[in-house]
Amino acid sequence: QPIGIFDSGVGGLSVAKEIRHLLPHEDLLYYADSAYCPYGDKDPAIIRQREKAITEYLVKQGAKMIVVACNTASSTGLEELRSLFKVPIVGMEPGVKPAVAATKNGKIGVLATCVTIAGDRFASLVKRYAEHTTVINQPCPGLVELIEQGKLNTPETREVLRGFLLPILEQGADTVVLGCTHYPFLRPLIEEMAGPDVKVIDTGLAVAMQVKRVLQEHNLATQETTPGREFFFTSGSAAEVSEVIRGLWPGDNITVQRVELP
Ligand code: DGN
Repeated sequence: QPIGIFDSGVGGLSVAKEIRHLLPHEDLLYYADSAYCPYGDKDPAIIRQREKAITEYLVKQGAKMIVVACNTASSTGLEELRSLFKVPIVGMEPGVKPAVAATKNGKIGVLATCVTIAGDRFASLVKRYAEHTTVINQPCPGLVELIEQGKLNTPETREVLRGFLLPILEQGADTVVLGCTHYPFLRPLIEEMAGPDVKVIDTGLAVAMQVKRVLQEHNLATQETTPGREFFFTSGSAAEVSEVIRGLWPGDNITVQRVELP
């Protein structure tokens, strides 16, 4: 049985990559909700409705667990999904806790979507782990759209990114949290702009490790020893999405199927 993974678009592939490395024999179903991307500035009620429809689809396709590979969707709908579906569900949260552990000067910056930063989950995360840390929140409208177009290092992307990163750096943060699963694809650019003294934190690997633990706990890990396969689905244009995925996912055997969900 496969693991079902979804995101508003291709961002969750940064998490799927970590899962693939850690669990090479598992089959993965990946749903990119490209027709509804970005989630980051949508009404949370609409995001929750998309999450339910996608989870239902992935479960029908046989998914034994679900990974909500999107900080925005996790912050709006994780609890509801867990109450509606029996399969284990793992979600994302911005890496505030590891950032607080890593900062030397007590100042961290968080790059995320508007919805994530405005959400209650983020507020309680900061309250829980960062009471004695200065947290500079930086919503990044527009960044996801550029990544969705595969523009990982264009002059336009550099300029938009600089606009979000500079305020954080100018305020002296020595640690930057990538609080959206799209942003790890810009990690080389972010590290280049921030310089060697700034630590960049992304939670993809931690989430992949959590997925592994949950599979073991529920006795769901595959016994196969052959390489796992990936199946990609999107609500958007299969041709456009497969072109972007080919730029982000290793291997040339990528096919994307269009699946519209009401
Ligand atoms: N990749 C998503 C996240 O982690 O928040 C959000 C993308 C979006 O749709 N704005």
